[in-house]
Amino acid sequence: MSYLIVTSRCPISHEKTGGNETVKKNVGGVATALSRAMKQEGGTWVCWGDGNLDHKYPEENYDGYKIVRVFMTSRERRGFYDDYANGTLWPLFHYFRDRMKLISTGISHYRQINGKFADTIANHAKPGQKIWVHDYQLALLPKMIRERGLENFTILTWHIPWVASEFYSTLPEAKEMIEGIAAADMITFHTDLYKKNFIESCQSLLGRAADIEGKIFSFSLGIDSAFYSSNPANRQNIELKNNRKLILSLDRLDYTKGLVNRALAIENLIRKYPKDARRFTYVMIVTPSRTSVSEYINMKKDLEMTVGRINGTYSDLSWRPIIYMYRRVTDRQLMNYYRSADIALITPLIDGLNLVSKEFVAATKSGILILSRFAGAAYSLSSALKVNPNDLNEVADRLHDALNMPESEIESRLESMKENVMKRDINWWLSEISATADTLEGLAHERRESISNPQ
Ligand code: GDG
Repeated sequence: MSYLIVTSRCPISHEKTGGNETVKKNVGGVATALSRAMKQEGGTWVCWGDGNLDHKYPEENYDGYKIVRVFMTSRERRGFYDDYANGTLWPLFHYFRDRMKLISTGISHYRQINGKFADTIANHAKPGQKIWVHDYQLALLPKMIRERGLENFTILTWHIPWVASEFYSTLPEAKEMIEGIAAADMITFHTDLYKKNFIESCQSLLGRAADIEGKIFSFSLGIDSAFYSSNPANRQNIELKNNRKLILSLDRLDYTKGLVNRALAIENLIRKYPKDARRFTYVMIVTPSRTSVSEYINMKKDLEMTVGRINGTYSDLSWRPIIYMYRRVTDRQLMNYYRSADIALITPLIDGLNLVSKEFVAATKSGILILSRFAGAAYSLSSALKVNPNDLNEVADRLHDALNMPESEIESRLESMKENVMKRDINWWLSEISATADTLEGLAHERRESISNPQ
């Protein structure tokens, strides 16, 4: 059965750059996963047309399915995307209370845009087709879909953390948001903890959880493990001098990722374990993100000052501790980094899941994963070296352990993580969600039948 998928970003956008019209592919992990399902099954994908030429393509057929675009004015974009989704909800759901913008116009734009999505869905959903909504930008949609009289089975997948109920309830619109979500027929999170937090929020704000609990699930998003494990990238491509170990990280520039802390942990390693200095090079790849937002511009300055200071203090003609790259790398380059890295240092302060950690595990042949215990992926990658990213001493200690870890331990840790990543891949995730949705839909159908035909 084909789906009607709804995401804020589209799988492709049309852009005019330097006089040429180009099609830009959205390469994030979620877009890749959903594109695969759509390519196999067909269906409709409703999303925000934010490319500068997208208005020429309100609807188009692409890769076996149909894309339908929703448009916003620049004022709506600011209110919906910058102010409310990224300015209020993103910090809230990552426990950054002080960064939450509380601008009253934000929520009205958020409601309005969710409404636009609901209208578009009402015009394109086929009877019996399942509607699958994604993430925090579209939390009001499940209820709005019902209000438009659609009876389609609706799933909402939440990709970021769900915070503790008390913290969530600091949001002025906490009740409205959770009512919006709870109207879905099925809700999925990446971990049991987020699921538990959500149920507690329903209990405290809606006064009910028992009738909601049965439709809430946790399925940790998988990756295209076969692709990452079999791609013939060549380790020879990245060789460090003097047999130095390569420590790697890859993140979007974001305050949730703990980038400054991580650079400071590297400095701590050099200070605490001087013998480990010069035995490694840390390659820190940071992908530009939300580049028009002043907060992100300042964050970049802070990070670059810290990296510059550390390199200035410890570099000499034959060694530089941190190679910092602020750019997007190609898939091919990324694969080479994954294959060549001895240690992946993935220490977000908090992260819904973190696909990079799973991609590294699938791609590496003999690498060590150091992972924040506050990343959703830490629940399934149980043999990673877990750290509290705020504890710079602990991160330095685990780096020291990793730099000195015997081969046999590296192998055994990797084996169990690989098994998990290979088994619980993207196909597993898609089929678990679709099988669960089929079962719930069947049960709901039986209930309706028994109400209309009592024995
Ligand atoms: C949300 C949640 C959750 C990144 N830089 C480059 C590049 N990437 C690719 C990675 C990976 C993806 O982008 C980023 O993965 P995240 O896990 O950070 O996902 P997001 O979509 O940003 O975030 C997050 C996720 O949803 C899934 O539910 O894990 O917690 O915040 O696939 O490989 N790829 C290439 N060059 C780059 O420079 N080629």
